[in-house]
Amino acid sequence: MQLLSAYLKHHNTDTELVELIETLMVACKEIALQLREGALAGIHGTTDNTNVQGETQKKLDIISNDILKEVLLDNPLVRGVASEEEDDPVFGNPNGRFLVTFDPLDGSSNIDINVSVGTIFSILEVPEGDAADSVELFLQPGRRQVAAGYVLYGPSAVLSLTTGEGVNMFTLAHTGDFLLTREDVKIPNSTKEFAINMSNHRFWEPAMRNYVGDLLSGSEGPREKNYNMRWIASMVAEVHRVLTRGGIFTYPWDSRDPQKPGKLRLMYEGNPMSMLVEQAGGRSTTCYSDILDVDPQHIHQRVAVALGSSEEVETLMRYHRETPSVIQQ
Ligand code: FBP
Repeated sequence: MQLLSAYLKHHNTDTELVELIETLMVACKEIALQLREGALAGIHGTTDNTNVQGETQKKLDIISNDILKEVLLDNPLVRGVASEEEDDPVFGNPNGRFLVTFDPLDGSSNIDINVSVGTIFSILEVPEGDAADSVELFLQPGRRQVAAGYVLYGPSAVLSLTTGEGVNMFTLAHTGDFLLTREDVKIPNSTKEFAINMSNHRFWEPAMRNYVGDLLSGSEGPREKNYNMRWIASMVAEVHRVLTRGGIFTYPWDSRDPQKPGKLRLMYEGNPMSMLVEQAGGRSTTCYSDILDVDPQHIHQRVAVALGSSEEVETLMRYHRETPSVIQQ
């Protein structure tokens, strides 16, 4: 089995990008260790703080954020980082080539119950000609990502990575190395599995209610097949399932907060997961257009997300085209 860095070098990945990915993995290994200790390390529970989204911060959110920030900013290749847990970007070497955005611990409401969580990351290059440290450096559409991925901390720790040439998975071995365990991952085009938080049903758009209603009516309904549902409430785990065996995962717009386009964040959830899914032959959309084409206006911008098996995502988009929208554009 091939080591992560050997695999990337063998496939002629830019050597500085390989170095940056290795740095990211140093931080993720440390997070994996902290998670493994769990209650023994006294790291469960919440802090008295809320993040910029108004959510209570778990102790491990903060610990993971600090680990990633410290390790990344120590690498001179890094111009700056932006995180779910930081109000504003934090800058490092003024001559650094890369920008990294991350959700340090996605699905953190699952930590205390020992269910899978993960780190999601996106890598961009500093745009040419831009001199000053500013948030604008980061506000690039997802199509410009040079790499994206996540580390899922589950029964095993797994890195899913794309550098724009397909998706590969690497498992953390007891030696501390990430070893190639799945090469050129492909998402099946069709599926019988969906993932959505059904408790929000009454807040969805009519198109989403119709779509899910038709899934639930199974072989007797217009989709003419029986669907199964999964909901882990950890986007990393849901996307890992979709990459592994197909499916559709969606966190759509809902009317609880009509001004917000969705719950998930564009720059460190929607974009990196969309790059992975597209690179694995799937589709990723806001329900109306490709997430990777969204022009970001804010670093903590939210986005509606539907991703996975291409035929299923395209069917969902058709429901949205054919049903009048209630969202004020
Ligand atoms: P966090 O980044 O705050 O963990 O929120 C993201 C997330 O946990 C996703 O991983 C998951 O899909 C979703 O929120 C679940 O939210 P809810 O349980 O509120 O529907």
